[in-house]
Amino acid sequence: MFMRIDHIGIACHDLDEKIALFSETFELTVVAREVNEEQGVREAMLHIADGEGGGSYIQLLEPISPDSPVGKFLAKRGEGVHHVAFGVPDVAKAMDGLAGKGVRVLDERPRHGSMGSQIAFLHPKDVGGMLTELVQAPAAVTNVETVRM
Ligand code: V0V
Ligand code: CO
Repeated sequence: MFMRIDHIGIACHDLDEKIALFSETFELTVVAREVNEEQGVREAMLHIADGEGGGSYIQLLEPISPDSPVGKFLAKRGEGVHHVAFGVPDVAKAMDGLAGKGVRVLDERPRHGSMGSQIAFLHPKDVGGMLTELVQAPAAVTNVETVRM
């Protein structure tokens, strides 16, 4: 079901400050910065490696408001690891399969994620206390070209 770890999401109060910390300490490069209103976050992706079906990243997350998921997490637990995201070939299929095993899928349909991905979350209480995200990366450019030819 899982092809790779897509990203580790880290909750923080100040995105610029943590981008500086992670890029300097671990020599990582920021490859995307986005505001995702639906998820209530300002976020940045720092590239680590390329894997099957997509890359792997650290995702830094700053809440847009205190009542967003990341805002509530920061108030309750402080800064640190917020979620782990796994790459899947087909997010809708993975959602159905996991729901069939009794896991609460928090989204009724796939949502827009970072860098054009499709995402969905699983309830942390059903998977060992870890907020888990499923990520389907957008089709690679090479695949699009193959289809066109
Ligand atoms: C809450 N809990 C967690 C948790 N957040 N456990 C592990 N990791 C977390 N991040 C625990 C919490 O301590 C409670 O347990 C219990 O789950 C219910 O939490 P709550 O505080 O009562 O409920 P809420 O209202 O905070 O909701 C928690 C959930 C919510 C997980 C349902 O945060 C959610 O829907 N998250 C999915 C969306 C999201 O996180 N988006 C931001 C990332 P106790 O204390 O009762 O034992 S956006 C993103 O990653 C993007 C855009 C991307 O990758 O592209
Ligand atoms: Co994420």
